[in-house]
Amino acid sequence: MDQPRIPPGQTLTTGLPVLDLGLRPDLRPENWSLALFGLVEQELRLDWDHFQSLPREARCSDFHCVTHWSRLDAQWEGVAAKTLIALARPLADARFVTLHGADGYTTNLPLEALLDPDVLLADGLDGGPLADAHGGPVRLVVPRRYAWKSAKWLVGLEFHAEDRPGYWEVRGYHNDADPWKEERYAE
Ligand SMILES: Nc1nc2c(c(=O)[nH]1)N[C@H]1C(S)=C(S)[C@@H](COP(=O)(O)O)O[C@H]1N2
Ligand SMILES: [Mo]
Repeated sequence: MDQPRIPPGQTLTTGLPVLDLGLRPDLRPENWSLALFGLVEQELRLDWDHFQSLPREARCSDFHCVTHWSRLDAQWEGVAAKTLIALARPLADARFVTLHGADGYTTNLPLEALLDPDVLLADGLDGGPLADAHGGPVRLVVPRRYAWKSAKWLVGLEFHAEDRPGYWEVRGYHNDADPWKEERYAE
């Protein structure tokens, strides 16, 4: 039998709802930059022009929010996280990453999860530029995890040896967030 498209406990939505802490940062391409720092050989700060010069990818993927909506077939465009990470060259003991949003939001993932080719730093959605409401100019997209791992208004990737729970993870959300295992909340 085919794998179902909608994980357990989820309901299909069309379009993409907007969900965040409500602290919209004023980010435009001109004042956006992305820092890669912590346990890396080469700390980096990329501006918009540098980001635009990197090899681009398009990925169609499904987006599952822990609040029970799923949006199928979102068309994301941008740069693979692994392309950016290769520029910074993580040190051998860098096993975890904190993703920083310009609204002060954080979330955490193992470095290995970010090397999945489906993980993008997206600046495009459904054929247009990524709207501010959805985290533009650049957000993370991690299709294999609940959407709270997909940090909007992405401005920093911080590499560490130990795992550091992010905004929702310290408030009781599951550390791993696999929608197929319904990893919504910590035990
Ligand atoms: N910076 C930042 N990223 C964030 C959030 C946030 O509050 N701030 N909320 C997360 C949550 S809970 C969800 S469901 C998705 C929603 O993305 P959307 O508004 O583009 O649908 O963004 C995630 N990324
Ligand atoms: Mo969410």
